[in-house]
Amino acid sequence: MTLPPGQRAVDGFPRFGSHLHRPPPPVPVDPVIEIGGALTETVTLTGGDLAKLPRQELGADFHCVAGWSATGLRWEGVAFEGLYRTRVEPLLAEGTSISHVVFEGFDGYRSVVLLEDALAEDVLIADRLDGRPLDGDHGAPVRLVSPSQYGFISTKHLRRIAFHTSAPPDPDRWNPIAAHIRGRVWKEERHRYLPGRVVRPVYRGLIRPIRALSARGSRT
Ligand SMILES: Nc1nc2c(c(=O)[nH]1)N[C@H]1C(S)=C(S)[C@@H](COP(=O)(O)O)O[C@H]1N2
Ligand SMILES: [Mo]
Repeated sequence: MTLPPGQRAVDGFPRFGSHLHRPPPPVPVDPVIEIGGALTETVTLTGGDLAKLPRQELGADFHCVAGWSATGLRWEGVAFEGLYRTRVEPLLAEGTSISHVVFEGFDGYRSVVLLEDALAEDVLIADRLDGRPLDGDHGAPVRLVSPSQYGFISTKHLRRIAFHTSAPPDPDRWNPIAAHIRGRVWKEERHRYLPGRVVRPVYRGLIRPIRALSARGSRT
């Protein structure tokens, strides 16, 4: 098994979000995903709508920017590309060209993804992991999964997907340790300004404490 540069396999699949001390957000009784942004109208996507799209299975490793990789995960859900072609493209006004997609979770977490990256064939809106519905730790009710990019791209607990025609306002613009816009794991795009290999040792020291914190904020 080969891992991307600077990654190490860990046992299992730790919950590893950025609000680790907090439990996962509660799942609404009737969860919907709001689809909005530069579209002719805002629509909501129910579980039933998602169920009508073709299902896809994806076997993949999951890579956190901190350097751990969970290996051999099996995701199920719908391909983001299918969702985009069938539910979003029909809502584009003539001449509108989407460049960025913002994924937002029920906990307020956001990731900004280039449309080009989101349309890759291994990008899913996932509702099952390893044969079971997603649990709170890993993104219930549904999450984005883009295994060719670092984990920070893969927003859990999806509540809204917004489509933009240019880069949305960026709170991290002047942040020296801002995450990389694309975060492609095989190119080791961990950070925007710092080369991946430089930050590896810093992260490595953090994995253990983060994991401990994560266990405390976890559902179980
Ligand atoms: N909603 C939400 N999604 C999130 C996060 C988060 O804190 N909240 N953390 C991100 C980060 S930094 C990583 S590494 C992965 C971790 O996924 P996991 O908790 O399923 O291991 O989720 C990403 N998606
Ligand atoms: Mo992460």
